[in-house]
Amino acid sequence: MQRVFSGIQPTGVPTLGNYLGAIRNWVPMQDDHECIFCVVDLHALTVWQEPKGFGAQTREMAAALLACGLDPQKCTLFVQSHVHAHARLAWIFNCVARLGWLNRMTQFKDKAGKDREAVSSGLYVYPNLMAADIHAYHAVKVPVGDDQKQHLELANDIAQKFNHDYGVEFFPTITPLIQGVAARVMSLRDGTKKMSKSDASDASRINLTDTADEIAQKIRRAKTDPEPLPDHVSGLEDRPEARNLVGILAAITDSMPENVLREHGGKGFGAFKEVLTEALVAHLSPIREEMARLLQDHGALDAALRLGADRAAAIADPIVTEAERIVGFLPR
Ligand code: AQP
Repeated sequence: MQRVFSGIQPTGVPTLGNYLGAIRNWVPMQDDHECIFCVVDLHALTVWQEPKGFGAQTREMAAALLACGLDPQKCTLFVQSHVHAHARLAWIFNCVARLGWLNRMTQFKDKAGKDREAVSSGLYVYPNLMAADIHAYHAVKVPVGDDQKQHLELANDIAQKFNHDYGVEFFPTITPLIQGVAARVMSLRDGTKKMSKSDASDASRINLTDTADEIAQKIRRAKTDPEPLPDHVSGLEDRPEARNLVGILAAITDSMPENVLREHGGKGFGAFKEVLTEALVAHLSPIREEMARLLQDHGALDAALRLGADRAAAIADPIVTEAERIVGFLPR
């Protein structure tokens, strides 16, 4: 079975974007791949995290992943900081990746904004750690949302340069899996900006913990334009908010935008939003309820994560030890 790796930052409650763009695609892969899924708290630390709530947030993310259908019997689920191989390999990759490569990363530019001098150096080298996350397991497939495509290209560049510089064929090429009509879910307040769990505006996103009332309110207030829905996808061009809502309904009902428009074309947004709300509530309520149930037993959750970390370390430690041997570190 091919080995798959993916991760998610515990920077807040997962959003509908994280769910449709990534998590939901992880679930079926457990049946025909060797899956390794990670709550990437080292990545989250690249922006300020309140120490008091950070651990709980990490546990909450793990509960969300289980509630969405990850099964610790079928996959390895763990917390990144519990497996030291990630940080060890990341340092080697910091020394392989070139500054020019990192300078081209659009996510850094977006997140740093105008205040580049004041952000952490961790945020800058974030893609090197992401490359290490994947290559520490010799994973070959990485299911992610569209926003991570550039980071995965960099992960391949790093592996190639490592192999070339040290004259080895050690790190394999990885294939990004960017799937579905919802590979990029946009903000409900601005159809040109991606939906993000750390967006300052809670109204910009659907959280997996939102109640039916909260979902209804956010969809009702979602930005739209005054035109009715078009009959065909070509009519969604230059209408980012309409395209986003149509895409969300298509994804959540396992359909395609053209089918959604065949059924709802010509309707105003009022009626369409009601249909969308109903579909979202039906799909997300069981996840919210299961997450709440799992969070009642911290002991069981933490034990499952410890077991996952042991399994992950058993795979990554020998690979990273070999990388350290290749670069010539004096063995312990
Ligand atoms: N809006 C989105 N649409 C589709 N996929 C998305 N992903 C994130 N946002 C969307 C995918 O979710 C996975 C986990 O992402 P992450 O938590 O590691 O980092 P991120 O991409 O930076 O996600 P957020 O929600 O925007 O987090 P913050 O606010 O902390 O930066 C990835 O596969 C990502 O592609």
